Amino acid sequence: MVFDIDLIKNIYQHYPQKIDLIRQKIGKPLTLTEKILYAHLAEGEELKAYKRGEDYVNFSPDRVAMQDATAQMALLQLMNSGRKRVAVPSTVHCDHLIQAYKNAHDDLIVAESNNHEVYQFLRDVSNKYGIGFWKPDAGIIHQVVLENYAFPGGMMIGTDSHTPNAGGLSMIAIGVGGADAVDVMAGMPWELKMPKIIGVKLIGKLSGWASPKDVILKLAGILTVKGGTNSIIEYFGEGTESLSATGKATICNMGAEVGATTSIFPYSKKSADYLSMTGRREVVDLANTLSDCFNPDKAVLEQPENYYDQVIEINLSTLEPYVNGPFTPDLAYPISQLASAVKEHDYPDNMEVGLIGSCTNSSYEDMMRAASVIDNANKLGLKVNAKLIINPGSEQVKYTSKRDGILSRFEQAGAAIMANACGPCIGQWRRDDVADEHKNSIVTSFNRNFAKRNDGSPNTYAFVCSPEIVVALSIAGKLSFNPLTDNLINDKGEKVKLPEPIGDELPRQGFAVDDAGYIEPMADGSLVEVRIAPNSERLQQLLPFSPWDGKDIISQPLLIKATGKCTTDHISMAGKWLKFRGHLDNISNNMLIGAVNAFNQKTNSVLDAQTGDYVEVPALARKLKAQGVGSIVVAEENYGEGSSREHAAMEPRFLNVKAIVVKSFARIHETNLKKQGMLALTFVNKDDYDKIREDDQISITGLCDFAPGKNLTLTLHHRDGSQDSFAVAHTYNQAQIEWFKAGSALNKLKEEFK
Ligand code: MIC
Ligand code: SF4
Repeated sequence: MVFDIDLIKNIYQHYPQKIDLIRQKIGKPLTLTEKILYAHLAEGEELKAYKRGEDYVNFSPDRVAMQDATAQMALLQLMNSGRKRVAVPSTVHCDHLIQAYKNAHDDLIVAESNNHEVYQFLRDVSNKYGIGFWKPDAGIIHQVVLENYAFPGGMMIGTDSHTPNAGGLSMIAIGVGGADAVDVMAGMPWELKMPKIIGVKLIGKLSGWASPKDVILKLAGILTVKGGTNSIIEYFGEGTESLSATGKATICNMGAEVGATTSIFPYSKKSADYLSMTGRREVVDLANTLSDCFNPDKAVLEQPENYYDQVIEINLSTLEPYVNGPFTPDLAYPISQLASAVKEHDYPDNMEVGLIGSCTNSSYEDMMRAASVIDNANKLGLKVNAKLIINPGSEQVKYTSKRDGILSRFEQAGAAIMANACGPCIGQWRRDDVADEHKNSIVTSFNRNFAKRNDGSPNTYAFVCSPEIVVALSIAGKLSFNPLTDNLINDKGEKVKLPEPIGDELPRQGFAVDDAGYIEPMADGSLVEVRIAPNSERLQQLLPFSPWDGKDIISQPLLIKATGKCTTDHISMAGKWLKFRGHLDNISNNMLIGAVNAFNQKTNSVLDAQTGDYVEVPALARKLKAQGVGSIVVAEENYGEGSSREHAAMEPRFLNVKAIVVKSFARIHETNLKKQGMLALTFVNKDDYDKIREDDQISITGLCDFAPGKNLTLTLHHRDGSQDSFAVAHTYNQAQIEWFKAGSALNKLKEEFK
């Protein structure tokens, strides 16, 4: 059985009474976010109004989902936790490790052979600990979760930053690192700083070329990649009612790009339609009776500014399609302004590849609308002038799209249909048609477009937009094309205009699938033996990090002072490195190799102050570690933006980095650092960043009195004998300070099971 109705019945049983009690205790009308969060307070947690943006609160999520690239580290930690079987329903999804090259069939054979050891490991651990297993090609984690597990009013965490996708079905779904997932799987409460709530009011109705994706692309431009930090984005207003469930999921998914903790939509008729169509009629029957619980209170809707920390209004009726990029998802261009931006910034106008897929935009509706643009082009005598690559979101979407003739329309247009997996979205793309130095543009329906993310080339300019716009630009072969206003020349030399896309939200004949790809865990997995070959290059048993030695950090060299964006892709690159996600030693060889050194503007080239040579970052860290010396990493704003991969926190810890000192952190990454027993600090005065010199030795003092809200002191010992000293801040609460002292949260957890 894929989803468990009894579990949902259980959760729904006293939901209205719970909400009434919450309203009473908090003493004011409730937003949807508050209803679900407070309904999931961990046992023993006091029911009172927590301060948003300040108080740490313990929650009990209903589920955990993990994808194969992060699950390896999560499960290695689970094996060290002392727990025998997971405490809440959990699933593993094999989606990140399949490289897109030829087509689904051939690529899958290669993936199964290359990743055999890892898949076997994930399957064994799943069996042993009672975790549901979705095999390779079953689909992308978030699409599979939406189709099978998401339910209104629920709360889940997932080891992937786009877990918020399930907010499209009114679930609070939060992306976390593996160590957080281990807490929940081990039956411990899960801690989160009570988020602020950004209310986004949607009015009007989408039409023409505009799609749900454009809502979030526009919002990304307004909020920027940091604007949602420590906040939940709650959509409300009449505009939410006309959006399909998968469209709402698209919007929630990409809330990750503005740093939001998660995003959520109210329950509506469209949610019910999707749940019914995906085999969950029973959930609908229950949820319909609770619809007040899954919507904000009336008073909130009447005076939203009184209940949300910030309110933004977007009018769907006048919304233009957006194309965001390159290199950052918040560089938002309404399509009417793209052509001039292409000229002004000299973006390569030649559009070389259009890619449709990713967890953001690979639903049935997405496929159908995109295919309708191809249909229209065919009728008008137009050809597709770029390569097209399609990764469907799940086997169910693929099977149904094939049955309904959608896939064949892509194929006739020359598209390659790849596996139901992440593929090029995470650099799993063997692109052999361009040389690295060739400046080129690609347009994708994905969510992220950081440099080198898709094909590894720094000269690929990636832009994100809706699937229908991907197809339109691919037909034109030009980035500067605006399908709303521009003509194209057809095979008869006539000027023609592409009609607007159309598509059904849900398949008229319902969804169908032969084998969805799910494997139920054994009822009793206690005898399953999990094997890790000692000489494996893919998997390595985890050794606990050592506890804090009780001393301040004294005179440790600077490892790197990074400048500009330093996302998790810069800290622990994906693509070809994904294969080492279960082997901490091997993956540490990519540590910070994408970060730009502030002193020479180069990547992976830092000063070894002992020799005066410029060397690779991991090599220097390893050398220092071998000498028993630590090091310090310094960076700018929103450090660790992007992914939930905890490798970005574990690698520095493993290579003996003592502290990460930055202007600001992205939420998931800051928690990941804390969980791994690392010091995550911020400049109190951001200009102090400028004081750090390349050959500095750095001391951090005050650790013996490490306490919540109390700053530490950082001292720079410059080579010329002078010094600079200033305060650095942290956000550790008492429990997190204990993680630091124990060496990691896992070390602390283990003490509980002793
Ligand atoms: C991503 O989109 O960057 C990933 C790959 O899905 C990551 C997780 C990972 O690094 O494995 C994410 O978003 O959390
Ligand atoms: Fe996979 Fe891309 Fe979605 Fe991450 S963003 S889960 S890599 S499809």
